[in-house]
Amino acid sequence: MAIREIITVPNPLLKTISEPVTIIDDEILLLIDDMFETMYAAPGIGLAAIQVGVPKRILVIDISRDDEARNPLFFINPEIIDPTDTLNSYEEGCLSVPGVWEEIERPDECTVNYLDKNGDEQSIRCQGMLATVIQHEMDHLNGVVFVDHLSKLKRDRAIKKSIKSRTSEPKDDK
Ligand code: GNR
Ligand code: NI
Repeated sequence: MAIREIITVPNPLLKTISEPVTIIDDEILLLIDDMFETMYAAPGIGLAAIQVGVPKRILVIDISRDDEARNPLFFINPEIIDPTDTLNSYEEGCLSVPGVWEEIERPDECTVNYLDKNGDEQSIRCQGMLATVIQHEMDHLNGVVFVDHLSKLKRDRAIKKSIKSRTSEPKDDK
């Protein structure tokens, strides 16, 4: 297992539309392991493969709290269906836009169809925080980052703020 480098805005790779996984082989399983290790180390509660530079439709998520047991979830070729009309607003952050937090509205509930590591089709209904994070991660697979939901003015400011927060921060050696 290895921690991989997380790419950040304005890296154009973040605009890539990721490709479906066709065969779940050892390379894919290693990538998923590395994505979990990278997400936990960051720390973050979700990660899309494109954030480590791999344009494949894979997500990992763990929304358990620090005082709870880990609950690693991963999704291969996820698809969101049946979003509710009711929206929910969460303050979102992104490992690819460090230093920026903004309220984003998204459907309150949705269903995710996906493949498990055996390639079998699975489906879960999500709500609350999980629904928000899954939709945030799905956006990454389609080349969208959360600040793309803001007005152009707010988005440009957010990206500038993120770049500035990184260059003015003392670098640690993690
Ligand atoms: O770690 C993360 N926290 C978070 C908080 C609110 C809404 C979405 C997220 S996802 C983010 C990790 C990340 O960038 N995933 O793509
Ligand atoms: Ni993100």
